[in-house]
Amino acid sequence: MAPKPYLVATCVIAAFAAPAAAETIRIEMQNLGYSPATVSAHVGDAVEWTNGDFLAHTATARSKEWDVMLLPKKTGRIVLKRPGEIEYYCRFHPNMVGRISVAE
Ligand SMILES: [Cu+2]
Repeated sequence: MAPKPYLVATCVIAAFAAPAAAETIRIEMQNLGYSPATVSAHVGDAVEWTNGDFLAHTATARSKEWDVMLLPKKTGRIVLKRPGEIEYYCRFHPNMVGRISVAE
């Protein structure tokens, strides 16, 4: 079953009012892992994944709050809307896990 050629980034992007200091945190999907696997961020920051593998990957929040599906060599992002510990994983490769610590 071929993955569909689009990026699913539910929620966030449109309703985002940026604080001036918002950052973009970049995470590589590489060798069936996220690098870095653990990042720290603040509410309002963006997290951007780039898929450097030859397989499709996702970044899927365990909370189901968002789900970013990326074909090989593609990039996708979300914006962090609230503080907390976010665990996410790849739906295709459940051993791929990552964590985002979001501060106010
Ligand atoms: Cu994957």
